[in-house]
Amino acid sequence: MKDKILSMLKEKENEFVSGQKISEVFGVSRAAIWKYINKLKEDGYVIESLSRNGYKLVSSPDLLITQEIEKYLDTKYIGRNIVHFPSLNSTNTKAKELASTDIANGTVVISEEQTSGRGRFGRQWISPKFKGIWMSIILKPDMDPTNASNITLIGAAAVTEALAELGVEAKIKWPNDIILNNKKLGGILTEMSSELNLINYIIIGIGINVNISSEDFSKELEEIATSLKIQTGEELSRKELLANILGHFERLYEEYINENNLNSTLEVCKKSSILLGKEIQLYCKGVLVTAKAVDIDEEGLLIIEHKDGRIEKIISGEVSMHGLYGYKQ
Ligand code: BT5
Repeated sequence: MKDKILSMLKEKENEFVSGQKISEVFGVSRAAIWKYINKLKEDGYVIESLSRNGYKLVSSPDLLITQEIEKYLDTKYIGRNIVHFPSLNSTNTKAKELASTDIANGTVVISEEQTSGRGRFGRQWISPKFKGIWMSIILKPDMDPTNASNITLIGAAAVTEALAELGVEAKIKWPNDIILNNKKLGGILTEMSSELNLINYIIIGIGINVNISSEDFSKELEEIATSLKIQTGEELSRKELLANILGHFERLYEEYINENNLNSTLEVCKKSSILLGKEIQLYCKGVLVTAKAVDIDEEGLLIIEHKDGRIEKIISGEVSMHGLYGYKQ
């Protein structure tokens, strides 16, 4: 009921809606309406109430709930069902739980904070409350499980394109890092449940540091991580950025799923790559090697050239680069 009343007030933003009208439309008492209005105020909505005129929505908080996002959202199914939490251990963990039910393809799990946000290889992802976009998209594609790593690239391209719309020129460190001014602005964690030839579901977890301040990072993290606020000096609304990421994601994902076409994604990943043309370090079969990143092939694999001229394709893993965090010599 709280959500329905909010939608009605949003339809008439900055106009009064009478208590009588709300009561008639939803069949609830004036006292109940008063209770829901107070709950909305607790959530951060500023609502003016005048006994003669009713209720007027004056402003809305930067909450990542459906009612706040839908006006910016231009998708068919990605993000059309949002499951929102004030706090969760990890949106990927919750999304996995939900994915094994009959929940809709394209459902997005969002939390305002994560208490055990996860990176790859069991690493931690810090996710302070209200300061970032911490979300997981549930996908149920009819696709070969061996191609699932391309979903990470689609996510990285979608984030980069959405940031470009805000005038932010981010880079992609293949396969899953979003970089701004040589520091990590965001990361992607793709997880999958599959059988031999069949995907049960894919979860793509996306974390973007939006309004994080330097003090929110530990000393070590501050060296390597950044946020849009740190870089631009301004607090940003997360709603529009979130909706834009989902919009770009759906377009690129559809191209891939329906037409088996990864070209637009690869174009963004190559154009925005921080690695291509550079000397990088990575583990090849357990041995740390230095090589040059030369290209990303049509299947999304990173092509490297070893010192002896040998060319090799890398499927996934950890790559580090001189001058970028983690590889400083
Ligand atoms: C990643 O892992 O970059 C994937 C991050 C995915 C996070 C999203 S948030 C929504 C969804 N739910 C989850 O639980 N996770 C996903 P990786 O490449 O392994 O990088 C992890 C490393 O990044 C850590 O070891 C830290 O060094 C650093 N790090 C941790 N938190 C960070 C942050 N907020 N910003 C930038 N760097 C961070």
